[in-house]
Amino acid sequence: MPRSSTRRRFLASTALSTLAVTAGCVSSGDSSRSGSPNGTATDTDTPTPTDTPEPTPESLDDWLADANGYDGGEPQRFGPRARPTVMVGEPTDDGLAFDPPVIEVPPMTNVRWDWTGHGGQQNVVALDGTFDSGRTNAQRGTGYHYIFEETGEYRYVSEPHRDEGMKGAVIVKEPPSSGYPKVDEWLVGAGNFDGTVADRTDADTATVTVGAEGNGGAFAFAPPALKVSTGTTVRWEWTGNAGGHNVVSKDDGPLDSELLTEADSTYEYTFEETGTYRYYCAPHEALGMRGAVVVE
Ligand SMILES: [Cu+2]
Repeated sequence: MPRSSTRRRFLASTALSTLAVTAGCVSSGDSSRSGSPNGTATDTDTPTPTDTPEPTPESLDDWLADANGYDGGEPQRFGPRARPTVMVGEPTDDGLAFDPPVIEVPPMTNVRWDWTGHGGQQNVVALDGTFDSGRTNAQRGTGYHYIFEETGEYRYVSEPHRDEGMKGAVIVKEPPSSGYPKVDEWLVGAGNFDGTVADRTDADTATVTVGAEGNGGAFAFAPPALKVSTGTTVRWEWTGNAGGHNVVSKDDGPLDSELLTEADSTYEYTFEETGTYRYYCAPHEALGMRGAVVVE
């Protein structure tokens, strides 16, 4: 099963970069903290766990378990030309959250943090010292940015609120590559796309599930990308989960289903012409509910 093996590779590389992060923390993290004038009040009432190197690296999921605003879902993914912005002080968590708490970006992405003015004094400091916005600031409109050149997993906190769960992470990773650039560019924002284009070129009929798990709920097409031969009928089948979904072509393509909610609803289209057909679900496109059909 190609999907699960890719997932394992991802987990393996995550574990490696975690080691690197922990190693960096010991050498540079402590020295920069001791030079900083703003010792936080929380230092005195609880021993800070980061003062001693941990024997085994904690997984990113475990580390984020108590991060405000983090629900355990997939990171929000950004494509090569995106300009991601993270809010510093998400208002609904008393301002003590980053929003989104976890993002995934390709190398050379310029990530920006914007202060909302909620939650009091804030800064943005990587645990391994990679980036550091400097002195805390409570002012709405304050900004900080950092260009991530190296792949890896960067954990950061707002120092005054680190023990209250104000944590975030930037995962820097090469975007999935299927060999179809138009598909890759379109699906980079789809959380369930890992670079696999399901091969259905031998089939007369191919099926895509609408409302499959992904993108933080039942907001995915599965498989998100497939390859068929001309004359193949693709049938979209609704799970009935997560409300109404539809299948709508990007650009002036032929796909244009109704908005359907019932389980076992279907929509069909027979592809007679070669090309790359990109589509989305209109209510959930922003969440990453996107798909593609390559007709060869
Ligand atoms: Cu939808």
